[in-house]
Order: sequence, then C-alpha cells, then structure tokens
Amino acid sequence: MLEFQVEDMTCGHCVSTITKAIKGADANASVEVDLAKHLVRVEGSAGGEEIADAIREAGYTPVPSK
Ligand SMILES: [Cu+2]
Repeated sequence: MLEFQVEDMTCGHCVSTITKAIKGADANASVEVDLAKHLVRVEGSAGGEEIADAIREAGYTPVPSK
C-alpha cells in the first residue's frame, strides 16, 4: 500500500480530482482518502513515483508517508 500526505488537498473537489488522477495512472487502483488528515492511500499495481506524478500533474503536492 502507498500512502501520501497531501496538505493542499482541502475539500471534496480536491478529493475527486486526486482520485481521478490516480485512477488515470492505475485504472484498477483502490483509493482511500482521509480528508481531515490530508492522507491518500492507494492500493494498486502502480509504483509510488507514478502515483506521486499523477497527483502532482493534478496540481497537488504529495509527500510519501510510507
Ligand atoms: Cu478542494
């Protein structure tokens, strides 16, 4: 499982943008978001860099936390 801290993810719109971006990089990924803690958890086949790039391209700043 991959986990990212995304401090600039602040509302439901951010959550859906980020979720879509991750699924664009890995269609079968399961994405779990804890908005209050600004955490994004991803279970899938893509690597951490690939997922981080997708989040960055969506305009957010992921910091790997695991
Ligand atoms: Cu937002």
